[in-house]
Amino acid sequence: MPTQYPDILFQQKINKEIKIEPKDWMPEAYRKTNIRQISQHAHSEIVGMLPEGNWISRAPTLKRKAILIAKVQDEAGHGLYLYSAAETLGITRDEMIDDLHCGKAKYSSIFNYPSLTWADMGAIGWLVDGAAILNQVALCRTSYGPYARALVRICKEESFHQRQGFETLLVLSQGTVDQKAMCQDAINRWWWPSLMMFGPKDSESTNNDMGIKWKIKRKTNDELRQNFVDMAAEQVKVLGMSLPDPALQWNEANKKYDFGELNWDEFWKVVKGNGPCNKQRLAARVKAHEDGAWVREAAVAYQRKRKAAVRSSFGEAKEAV
Ligand code: FAQ
Repeated sequence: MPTQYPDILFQQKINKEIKIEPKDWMPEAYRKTNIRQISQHAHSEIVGMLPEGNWISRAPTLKRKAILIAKVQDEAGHGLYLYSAAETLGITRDEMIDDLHCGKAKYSSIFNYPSLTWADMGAIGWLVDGAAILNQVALCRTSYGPYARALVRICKEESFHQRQGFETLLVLSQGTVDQKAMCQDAINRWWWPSLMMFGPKDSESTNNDMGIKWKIKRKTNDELRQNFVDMAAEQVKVLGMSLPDPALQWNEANKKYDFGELNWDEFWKVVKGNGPCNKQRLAARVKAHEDGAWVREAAVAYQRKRKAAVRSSFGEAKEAV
């Protein structure tokens, strides 16, 4: 492998859809932007456990509780696959966690909104997981091998999450007047923040061009947002509910839905740490990490003991020979 692998050959490999693997040469900016995106994605999965974790003890039935526990556990698993994928690029788990806890690393804006009613569990599943999966299905073809492979499994689980969310809302939408109202209220509150998950408009996105060129991102923020609107605008009809956007309208010429402008001031406020729950979410993560210190210490002590036991039994075996 030449020490100065030309950028042009790297780009050719990307163009031919050959996956980039951990030991392959890569431009420093490619490595850094993958670390940024994968670690932020991992943080989103971990912080994303909080709004739903909030409802585990208040789920209306044992079945709903079991489903919610399984879903929240899945999100933890996604975070772990993604941290492992990012580690292959030369950053440690501790460094990533420190970056999250000191506010340097971002996580998805969506998880800074409160989950106020049981219907929010349905809206998160349908809209938040729905937005996540649209993005992640495209990312299964991302150019960095470990990230792409992690996403294949994540997508299988996310599609179950989305369907359980939709089914939760479907039951409410066929319930009492109060349940219908709760369903509509949850959709109203989660709709616009879900559209913000796709990031700023392409014209404002700092990472789009490089992401697309290196096939880290397979679709732009605006393309994915449009795909999501087109999907949700049809699915909401099955619920007999509406989306809170007076500008939402089918455009026959474009074969797409037109939709209203997002509140970008709100988006940037949340991204910069000043959303409704940013401080609460970060404080919960820091506390969980500190409370879990004894588990990490015990795991290290156990590993040390096991290694010592293997060494001594190896020594005994040699003596016997
Ligand atoms: N929130 O230049 P771009 C889930 C930042 S997983 C916060 O367009 P990029 C599962 C961006 O980082 C959800 N920050 O950025 C689940 C950048 O700042 P930086 C997470 C945002 O990377 C469901 C700056 O703005 N999914 O939900 C946001 O090209 C239910 C400029 O933006 C992923 O992470 C935002 N919404 O495109 C769990 C998927 N948007 O880093 C529990 C992978 C943008 O330069 C329950 N990531 N920013 O300082 C991606 O696809 C991309 O990173 C985008 C953003 C599309 C999110």
